[in-house]
Amino acid sequence: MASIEIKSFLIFLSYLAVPSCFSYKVRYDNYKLFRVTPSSPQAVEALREFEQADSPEYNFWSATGPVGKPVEIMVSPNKVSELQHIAESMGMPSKVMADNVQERIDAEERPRTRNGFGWTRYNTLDEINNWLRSLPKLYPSAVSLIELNGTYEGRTILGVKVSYGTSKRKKSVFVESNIHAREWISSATTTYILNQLLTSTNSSLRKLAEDHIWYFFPVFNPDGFEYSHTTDRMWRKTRVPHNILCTGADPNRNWDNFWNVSGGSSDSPCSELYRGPKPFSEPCTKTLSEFIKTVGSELVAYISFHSFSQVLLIPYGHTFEHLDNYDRIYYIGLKAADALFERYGTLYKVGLINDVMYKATGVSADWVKGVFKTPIVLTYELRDTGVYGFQLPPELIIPTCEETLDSFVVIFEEYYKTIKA
Ligand code: 0X9
Ligand code: ZN
Repeated sequence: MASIEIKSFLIFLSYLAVPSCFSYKVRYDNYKLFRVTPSSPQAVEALREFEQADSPEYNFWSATGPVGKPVEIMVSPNKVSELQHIAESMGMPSKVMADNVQERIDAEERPRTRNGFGWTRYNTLDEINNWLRSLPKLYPSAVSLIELNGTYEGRTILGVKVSYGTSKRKKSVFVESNIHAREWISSATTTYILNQLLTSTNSSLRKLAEDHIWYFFPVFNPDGFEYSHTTDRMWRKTRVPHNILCTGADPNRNWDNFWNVSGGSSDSPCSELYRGPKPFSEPCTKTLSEFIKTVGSELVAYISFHSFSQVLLIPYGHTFEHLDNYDRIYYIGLKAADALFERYGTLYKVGLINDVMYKATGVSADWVKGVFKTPIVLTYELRDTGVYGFQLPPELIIPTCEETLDSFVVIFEEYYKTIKA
């Protein structure tokens, strides 16, 4: 019992706004991952209450949605029976997806024998950044480095621009990932796509690569990402101390697009969905938005990568309305999902976030769509559907990357087909 209390205290410490002046790693021994499916509006309400309590003992891996949408919750050992009791009394089907989250964290560490940057294990921030820094040396005529100063902890946000030839008429594509720290598969996938655009000899890929100017920012939230590697594998937010108790805002609720609309984010600094005290309060979102403003009008596409759920999301997250060019992008999304399915049979849903997941406001992709009316704006929620969640085993990185790339190519092929038609 005493040891459980110490662990809970350590988890609690990780949520406090104290600088990491002593080094410890948050452990999740015997934390269970549950999937519960609310089967009535009352059950949805009950889950929302848990979620809004912002307790580190109930970590919502996916936000509560409508009736019938499963919610994955990581639960501390001493809250397991409470959750089971609530689920039973509300008639909510529940399933244990992982018996001991810490075991999976340990499994991620195992393939750590160093042989450089790659896709057989998850890379650290330094490894990703060193790889990005190596690219202009390897491909001097095509790749240049973009170094943006501006995270709370003083890190550089690193990106690359890829451009073959000098034509100014080319449209640009912006790719971002790991705005949410713990979603490691997202930067693994975008670095894979970037590498393929640079190295593949496949004719469709070469055409795609050479017909566009590319901006890749694999780690949008470097402070949070680093923290998820060094200290707390389950960290999602930034590392800005917002009050004496809690650190971080959700950088994907902090953009100036329907920022303050209720239901799509939280005003509580201890929430995983905290929108921050004002739009662009987080240095990383401020810096990135300023950079995006310099290229926004030339973008044909803005693609944002997250995990998990296996869905392809179309703006916007504040509404149920199908706005702008929704229908066209929905059609393209379906074609992309078909292509993704072809390789390994992985099923994706396509649609508005409100329809396939939940309401979300102040999101990066929606800000881009709203401000620049970028034709193609899509958000990937990569593998899986909650069996492993954020802890997708390293041996699934490459299959995930391969199938995602298949769909990525199709997005552009279909877009240009429908433009000609
Ligand atoms: O909630 C989010 O920010 C994203 N899901 S996640 O589970 N990775 O946290 C969804 C972002 C939705 N995107 C748009 N509204 N375009
Ligand atoms: Zn995310």
